[in-house]
Amino acid sequence: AGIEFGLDAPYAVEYHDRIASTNERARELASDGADGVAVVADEQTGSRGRLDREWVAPSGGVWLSLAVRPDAPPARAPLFTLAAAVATADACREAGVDAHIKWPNDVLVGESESGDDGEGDGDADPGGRGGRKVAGILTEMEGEADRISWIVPGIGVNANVDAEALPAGATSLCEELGEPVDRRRFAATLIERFAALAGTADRMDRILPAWRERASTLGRRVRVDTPNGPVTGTAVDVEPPGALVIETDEGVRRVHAGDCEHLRD
Ligand code: BT5
Repeated sequence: AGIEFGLDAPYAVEYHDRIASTNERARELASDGADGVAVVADEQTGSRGRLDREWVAPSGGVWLSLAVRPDAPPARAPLFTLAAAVATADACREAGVDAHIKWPNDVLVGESESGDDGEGDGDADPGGRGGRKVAGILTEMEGEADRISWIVPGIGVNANVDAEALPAGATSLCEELGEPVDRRRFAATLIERFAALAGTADRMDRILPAWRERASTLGRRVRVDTPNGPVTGTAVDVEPPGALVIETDEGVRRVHAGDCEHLRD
């Protein structure tokens, strides 16, 4: 249970050395009625990113899915993803890695905060590699008309994973730090932060401000590939429940889903 895992949060923890996908397992638990369970694995053999992309999940990661049955309307679902991103960024920072969030749900290192990199002097990115992805989030849910029945934020963190095992553009916490992190403590921090933000409806007002503070997307030139085509402009804000507001040459656009690329000016 959560307490044994060193958690000061009302989450039970189910740990697996190896599993196909923690999201699959958490979905099973959540649809059977579980509320407040974290499924954590060392290695995944069949994990997925968004849009059914492959997610590389060798031994040494923090592969973690939360089974939650919140009392919230389906329109609020994106907030749970943003809360998971905030919690992940905070756990990375507590481990000593300066992480930022790229809309909607990537956690990157090696990027400055909003706007800092907008002058084109390149200082924030001496290696020229841009942000390196240390974590990603895939949220799955089932909703009724007026209420979420269950929601599963699935969080993949390259904790103690050899960077060579990862795709190009990815990094791990141990690669950044030069030594392994305490994965149990990392997971406990992450779950606690998530529970603090998303645990009750009134606290959910704090998610967007917390997300804005940790984002590297705001103030930047971006290109978002949406299901309706690309949108290019300056990202100026994130609005409830998680839309990115982009100022384009043709006016302000709000995008709700897609892959975001930070552009160099
Ligand atoms: C994501 O998708 O970033 C969401 C990843 C969610 C994984 C977690 S692990 C626990 C839970 N169980 C699961 O089965 N899934 C969740 P997306 O934004 O679509 O990014 C996917 C892309 O990231 C891939 O196409 C690769 O290019 C890249 N990628 C794959 N594995 C990676 C890794 N370990 N680290 C960084 N990038 C990776």
